Amino acid sequence: MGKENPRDAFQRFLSSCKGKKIAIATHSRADVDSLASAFAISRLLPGSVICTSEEMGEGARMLAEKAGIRAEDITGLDKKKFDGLIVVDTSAYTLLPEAKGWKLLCIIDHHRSEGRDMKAEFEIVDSDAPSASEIVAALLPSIDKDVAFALCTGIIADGARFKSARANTFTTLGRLMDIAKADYHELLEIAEPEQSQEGKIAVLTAMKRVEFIYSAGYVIATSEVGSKESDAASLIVEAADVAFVANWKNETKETRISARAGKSVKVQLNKVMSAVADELGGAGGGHAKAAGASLKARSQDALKACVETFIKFAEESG
Ligand SMILES: [Mn+2]
Repeated sequence: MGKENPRDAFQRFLSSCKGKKIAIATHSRADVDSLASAFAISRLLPGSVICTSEEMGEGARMLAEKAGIRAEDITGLDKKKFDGLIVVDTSAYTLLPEAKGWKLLCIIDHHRSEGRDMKAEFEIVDSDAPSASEIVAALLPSIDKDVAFALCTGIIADGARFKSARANTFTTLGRLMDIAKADYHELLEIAEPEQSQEGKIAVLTAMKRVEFIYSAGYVIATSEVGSKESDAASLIVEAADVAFVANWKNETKETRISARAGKSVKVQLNKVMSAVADELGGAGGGHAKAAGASLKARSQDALKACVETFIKFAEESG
């Protein structure tokens, strides 16, 4: 069968939703990209409900307030009262365990295939898209001011601040900014919210604990924190080539790893994360330059495995 263009496929999907009661889920701890995408789709499906799980990120909370987005907790929804679930910005149950038991109607995602275990009849997956919002913007038949505003923040927030942008990212953003009548500064406040005081302290603590080696042509930095591992990794990678930041979670006896790579890095971190998860147990994936894992190991062992695997991949590709 020839590949149907995503816009037509999505139109066909929307028609199939007529009269159905549908929930639209973000991945857990919704970020701006995920919430913006869910919001845009909810506008096309009257009577649909946006749902999230665990606490939303700060940017997503600000977006919800600004755009008046109502989101329910997915655990509070009665599956039997819905015809199914649309999932945006993920296609892995590890990032949305609450989707288990739901009938999946549609998945819209931009993550790479490692760890992808959700299946739906309609899947619009483009791993070259820097954000789910960019994918959604191309699918919509029309875009109003609020939706345009939300999608702008999603595009700016994801995609490692335009490091993985393509020409379409900028043309889409420009077009949406016109519709939203928003200036970049206003969008950035939500896409990149001011760090809390505890957050600043956590990130600086991570900086103090940085260790690094030079191997396989790359400066590889590691650190440990009790929170804000992804903010810490994003900052540390500005000075290194690669950063792995660990956060040991005592409740689940797992180490969460946030991994970031600079522009020059040829190794795909999502592959590193998934290989380390295979080795230590757990799950890993994400994007080439921004990836993560939950590993069944203490943080020092987890970091050691990340660095060794990265070096192995770098030498193989090198
Ligand atoms: Mn995203």
